[in-house]
Amino acid sequence: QWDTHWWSGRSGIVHLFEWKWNDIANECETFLAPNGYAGVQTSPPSENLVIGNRPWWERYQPVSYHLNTRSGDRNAFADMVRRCNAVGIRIYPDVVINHMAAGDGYGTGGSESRVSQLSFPAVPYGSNDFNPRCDITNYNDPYQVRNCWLVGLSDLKTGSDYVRQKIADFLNDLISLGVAGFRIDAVKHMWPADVQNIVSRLNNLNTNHGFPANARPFITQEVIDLGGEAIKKDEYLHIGTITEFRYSAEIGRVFRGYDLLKYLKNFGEGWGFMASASALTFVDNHDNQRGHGAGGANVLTYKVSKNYKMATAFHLAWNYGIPRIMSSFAFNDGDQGPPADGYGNLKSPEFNSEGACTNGWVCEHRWRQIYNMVKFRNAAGGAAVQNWWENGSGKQIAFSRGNRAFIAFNLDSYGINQNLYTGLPAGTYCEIASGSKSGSSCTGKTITVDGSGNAYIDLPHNADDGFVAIHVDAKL
Ligand code: ARE
Ligand code: CA
Repeated sequence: QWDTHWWSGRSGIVHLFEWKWNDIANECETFLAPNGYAGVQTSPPSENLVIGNRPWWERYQPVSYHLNTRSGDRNAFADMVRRCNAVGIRIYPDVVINHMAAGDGYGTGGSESRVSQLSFPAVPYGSNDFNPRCDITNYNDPYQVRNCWLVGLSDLKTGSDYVRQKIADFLNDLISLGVAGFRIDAVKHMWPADVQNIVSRLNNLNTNHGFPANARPFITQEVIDLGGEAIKKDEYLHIGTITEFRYSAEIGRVFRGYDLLKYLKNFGEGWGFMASASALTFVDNHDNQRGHGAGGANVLTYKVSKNYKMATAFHLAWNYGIPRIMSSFAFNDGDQGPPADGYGNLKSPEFNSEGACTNGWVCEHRWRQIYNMVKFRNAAGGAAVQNWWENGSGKQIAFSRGNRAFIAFNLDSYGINQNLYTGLPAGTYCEIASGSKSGSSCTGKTITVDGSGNAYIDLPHNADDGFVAIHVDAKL
């Protein structure tokens, strides 16, 4: 429940938010695997309520556990998992199990949602399967948070044997199709014992998809705990990993320049975050990039691209947590749904000559500064952070990962122009923010490490990218 089941030499889970299953399968084969990524978090695969102008959040309103959504049907989902596993990309669907939909209507597969009668015939769930309707108004009342209806969503009686088994059947169906684990939605809104019980009913991963015998599904639980509420992340640590929301809030604050870079020296447990092996880390997620959920105004998104790339570079360079990378669609208002045609069908991403997404998709995971940092993380492997350097004002920092990788950041009002000790073997390296290694040359700048491990670092305060990075796999 803590093992991501990543292939060795891979890292990073990309949240391909609202992508179609067939497009994810293509992305695994043509981009994610060749660039060293390890996994994908998908949007919820269960049938959801169709809502008016198709906001993204309709997918958090299940109507049944049929695998039938705008992302594709059961066959498309199965095909995606098979193709992604074949190239070493693990699939972790987002699963919504705390509740069903909030309104009456029909689902993306045609099933009925009759909340007014507490009836979801396609599961089936009936009136015995829901907690009595009440609103969550006080997050300091654990009983209310767990048993009332989150923003009006029909709250399942997760204490009941029947409900637990229906949920477990749904998750076991996904396991049979080859998923490596789950992002479980709204875990704070379920009693730890209920989540634990459901997870205990899960089968081991499917060995026909390359998982070893007795492998448990990777579990990451969405528990928002910024401190100051009654419900603590600690209550769920024995079940699996947990989304570390403080990571998102704090890294945004630092890379917006509201705190000194030098304080990142002990980023992680030193800041009061949970133990690294339990922490699912992210700069932003699909909620807090648009003002939902938690993290506040400091959260960085693709819209503040220079600072976002710097924060992501630090995220991937630093050896704390299990990194998840957000891959967004462009939006102006927080309810807006993903790129779709006039009939509501999701659009496939299209790519320009440089590989960047067009037609409404942002695809941060295809930004050079980001995918090259995944390669940096893979090159660094388990090497420790060493050779920490900071300037007098604390707004410029640099560090190495053993003798395998080196990175410098500048948020100061003047440049870095000096020799720094990199810890790397002598040679010429491709600087991976500005370009990529291609054969024996580099499409961007180069940095030369001398015989004593020093390199001249030139990083102006107004450079396009606020960091420079080199690693042994990009040595020329
Ligand atoms: C939508 C409408 C609502 C409407 C509801 C029912 O926006 O106005 O009442 O439908 O008709 C997502 C959207 C919601 C959306 C919902 C269902 O964000 O806006 O509601 O889908 O369509 C809390 C929870 C946390 C949750 C966040 C958003 O604790 O679990 O709120 N995050 C997950 C997902 C969301 C999803 C849901 C849960 C529901 O990631 O995408 O909602 O499945 C403090 C607390 C936090 C709290 C936060 C915000 O920080 O500590 O616990 O987060 O405030 O309230
Ligand atoms: Ca609940």
